[in-house]
Amino acid sequence: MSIQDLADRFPQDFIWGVAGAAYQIEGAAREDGRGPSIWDAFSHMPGRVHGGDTGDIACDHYHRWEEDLDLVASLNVGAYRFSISWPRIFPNGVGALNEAGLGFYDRLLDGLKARNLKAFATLYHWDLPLALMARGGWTDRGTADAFADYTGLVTRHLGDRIDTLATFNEPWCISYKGHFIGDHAPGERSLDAALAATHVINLAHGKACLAARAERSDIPMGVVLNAQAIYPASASDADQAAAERHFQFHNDIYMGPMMVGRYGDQLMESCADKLNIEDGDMAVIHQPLEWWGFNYYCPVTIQHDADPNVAFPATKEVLSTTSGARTDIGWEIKAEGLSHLLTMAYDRYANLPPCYITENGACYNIGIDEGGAVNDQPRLDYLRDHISVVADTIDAGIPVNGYFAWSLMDNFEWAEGFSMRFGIVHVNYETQERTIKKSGQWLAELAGHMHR
Ligand code: IFM
Repeated sequence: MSIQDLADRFPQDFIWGVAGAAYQIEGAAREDGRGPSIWDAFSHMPGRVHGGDTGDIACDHYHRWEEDLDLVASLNVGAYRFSISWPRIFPNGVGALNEAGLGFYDRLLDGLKARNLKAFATLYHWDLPLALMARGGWTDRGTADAFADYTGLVTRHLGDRIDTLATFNEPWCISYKGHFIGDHAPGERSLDAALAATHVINLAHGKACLAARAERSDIPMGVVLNAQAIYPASASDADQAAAERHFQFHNDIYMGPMMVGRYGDQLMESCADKLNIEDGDMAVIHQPLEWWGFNYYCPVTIQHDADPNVAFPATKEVLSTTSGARTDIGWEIKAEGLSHLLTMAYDRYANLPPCYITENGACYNIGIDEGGAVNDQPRLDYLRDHISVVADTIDAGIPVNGYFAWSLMDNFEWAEGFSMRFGIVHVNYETQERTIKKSGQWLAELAGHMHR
């Protein structure tokens, strides 16, 4: 199918964009009054991040933002998704405002408007102010109040130029990877902590929606979820039931409270005492949303875990038997997983608002060739196949209003440091030179076929 034919499958007002996040690209970790975040602490601990990499400098976007926004505009997209760094604005999480930190996002937003780019802002993409860890971080209900205060301040000062506002990026990673698996900050390894954090994050989402709307009721509010596209390992009843439990534990634990105001029955039977729910919480969490974001990379294949000692949801992730293809980070390639999850979500949750694909992309560590180009054909193929599934999903009647490639440029890939590259723009971390990859040129051509 030609690029024009693919572009023609999307409505004229479909939004094409590229995405990034503060800690992964900004650098300038100790500049202009920014306070430390849990990721500064974590990345500086020996053995936590591949190669000892940190976000101290990253892509130096804090100093190169104008050049980077020119790059975004040159890709013909209509929107830029970015996150605001809480510790730049409140170095201690609460208390004194850091005007200089706010100033950076003020300039960034002016820069986006000057280039006719929509601003898709996310309030939290994992950089919790370190000071809040002293009282328990996301396991402490006070953090939800602090987040609401930060949200109110951001909305008051920057809201006039924000086109959509997301509370959280990928709560699953914050709770499970940060508090149970432990390979993300703060590096905790406790299921109790993960469940406590889950409920506080849900509560913080609701409180932040209320705080933002109290300042401005005109900003479309949403949340960005990396809901898992779950396939049972077999057609057996045990694996089918396991897939459902897995959905409750990994997806519905956020979508249920946020979209319909309740946790699932099986989850409550097993984990209610760990969630620490207080009277009135569910009503606070369940705020109307104008949109939600779906980040999709790969599916998961789930099997019943027959070990009698294993806790709910008693499931294990196994290798898929149907696909051999994986990206350089080891993630299975299965474009239909994107529509699989969306179909399931819209079947399951009545009144689910329209969505954006807020992240989709592939890790391929392909460098610059002798001619100075980056021929990342596998990433191009991945993007084309997934974008084509987005078109199928829209054809099937699911409201998908936009697509953001992850990522604008190679960046600090959390525990993998700089070793894993997701950018459609290559970054030379020694010189900070940016080079648009073949996939980036392709996306620019696709987006260029649409009206901006
Ligand atoms: O880099 C991350 C991003 O911060 C959140 N979603 C997944 C991406 C790739 O791992």
